[in-house]
Amino acid sequence: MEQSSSTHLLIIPSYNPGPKVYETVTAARQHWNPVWIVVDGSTDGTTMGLQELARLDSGLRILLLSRNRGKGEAILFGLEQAQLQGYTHVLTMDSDGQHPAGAVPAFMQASVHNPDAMILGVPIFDASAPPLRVKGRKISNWWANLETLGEGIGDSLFGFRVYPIAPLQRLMHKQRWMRRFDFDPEAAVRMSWMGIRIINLPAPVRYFETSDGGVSHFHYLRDNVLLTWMHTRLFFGFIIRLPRLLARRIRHQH
Ligand SMILES: Nc1nc2c(ncn2[C@@H]2O[C@H](COP(=O)(O)OP(=O)(O)OP(=O)(O)O)[C@@H](O)[C@H]2O)c(=O)[nH]1
Ligand SMILES: [Mg+2]
Repeated sequence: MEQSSSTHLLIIPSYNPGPKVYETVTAARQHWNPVWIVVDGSTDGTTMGLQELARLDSGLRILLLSRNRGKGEAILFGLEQAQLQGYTHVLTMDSDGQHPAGAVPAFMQASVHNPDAMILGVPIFDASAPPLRVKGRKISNWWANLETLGEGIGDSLFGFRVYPIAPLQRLMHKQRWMRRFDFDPEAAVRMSWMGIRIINLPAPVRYFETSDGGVSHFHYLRDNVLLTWMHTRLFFGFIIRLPRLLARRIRHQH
């Protein structure tokens, strides 16, 4: 049974996800109301299909960006609209069917009970996960934990999360980063710097074969360069904040 909320919204950024997006959205709607899709300049024909779904479903809304702007920017666009309509928290979920729609209510509940915190999904991989991707994220996680002085980011890259909208929007308006695939790790690190508490919750993740509708827009070289540059600037941000982070750590220990 779907659960409804006037404070907690589910946002799905979507860029050329292929037909898998229809299953994803249908599953999301089975568990939550409302669900918004931000279509980020898709050219794969899914825009019309999604609009058709939304026409028959008042719990589903499609926001359209006419050209591709990147995952982070699509989420920011959704956040701005959400805040205008009085929502306080968003759960972000991928459009490609990899994230578990069944876990949405539990993540939302955790956020309702801890509105000051961000709820970070920690992926549980099965045999379908490519070993290179599983190993690769350990590097990003190692950096993220250094940059936050071990504040407890369970996984830096996983996009299945609940954020309080106001601090995330403020953070994104203050700088021009976090607009593409650097969104998820940089949001976790910078929100932690802002003092947003971290709650980690496990969530199963699936990888689909191309023949089964699996689509990825992660380009190994391009996006690893993007993430390396991101951790470089976060590392310098960490050095500058080190005295403050240490003071906070000592305060918490007493
Ligand atoms: N809005 C927007 N979303 C994007 C863009 N690229 C990817 N996405 C979405 O971001 C989510 C994650 O993208 P993926 O390409 O699956 O990246 P990933 O899940 O980190 O990588 P894999 O582990 O290979 O699947 C999906 O919902 C995509 O539709 C983009 O340029 N704009
Ligand atoms: Mg994916």
